[in-house]
Amino acid sequence: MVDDKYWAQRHRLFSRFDDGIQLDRESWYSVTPEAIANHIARRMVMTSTANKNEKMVVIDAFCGAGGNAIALARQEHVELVVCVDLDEEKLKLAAHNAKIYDIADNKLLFLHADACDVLQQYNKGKIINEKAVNSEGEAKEQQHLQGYKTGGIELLPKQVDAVFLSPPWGGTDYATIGPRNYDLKCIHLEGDTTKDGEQMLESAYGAIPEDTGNVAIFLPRNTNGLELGRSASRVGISGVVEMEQNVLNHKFKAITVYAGRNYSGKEERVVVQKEESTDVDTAKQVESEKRGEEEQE
Ligand code: MGP
Repeated sequence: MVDDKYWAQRHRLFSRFDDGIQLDRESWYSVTPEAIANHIARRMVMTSTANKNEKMVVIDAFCGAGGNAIALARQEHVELVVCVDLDEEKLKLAAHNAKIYDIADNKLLFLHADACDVLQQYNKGKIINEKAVNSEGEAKEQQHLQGYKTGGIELLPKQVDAVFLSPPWGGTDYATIGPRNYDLKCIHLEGDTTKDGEQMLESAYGAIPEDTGNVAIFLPRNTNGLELGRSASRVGISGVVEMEQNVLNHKFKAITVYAGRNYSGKEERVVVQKEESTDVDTAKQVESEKRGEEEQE
């Protein structure tokens, strides 16, 4: 059973919801609404200091039902999104949903793996043990989900440019968690119970290229900025750390934090992107938001 509150927002979560989007219980309350996911994806691309015309490889370390992965893959400057999740069922949902958005087969890679394990395979944007990762991948028979390559960490690409993290916040009661509102230490990861959100940020920051990489984390709206700054400092983040409030349909939904050694928050890329059927989607979004409001009343 889907909570009425989330059902009323279904077209805001996915404008193509009616084309057959599939979500499980956890995804209903944790997927990033499409307009916010598109905004984050665009910012990750436009603020990257990578060579303006180079395409990016982005890890979506908690891919879930695919909302952010789809948004990232729709960016012209993203070459590949590595979609990671510990739950194989979520990877299946994400692949199914990505097909509804016509994401090309070569733009997504689905990995059934632990987010921290994946991040620890990289140092400054490059894979640490190239042989172990790629040779095994070649030896194994290739598997696919809806046409997208899928497997374990043996399929990881040799380099990555950016990491996006949308971790579990501890359920829908996140607003009540934490002694002084929410902070990264409130995040506890399934699989490795010894790791918290701060260690995850450290791994993500270590994984990206020193000069050009960036990290974005999606966090609760009650995140304590002071504590976040302390975490960033403890894990050695030296550049700008930006906390962005994501408001949708007049409601403060969440916070996105952007960071990187050379992260300035400035839009570095000047290329204007052509997004496939943007007009239709915008119209649909407005229309679906109206419907959502009516449904909620
Ligand atoms: P919400 O507060 O549960 O919903 O989540 P809403 O509609 O703002 O409810 P209200 O009654 O509080 O007004 C807001 C958004 O946060 C969701 O749409 C998700 O994108 C995101 N979100 C919520 N949770 C519980 C999680 C989570 O555990 N992980 C992640 N990554 N995102 C979450």
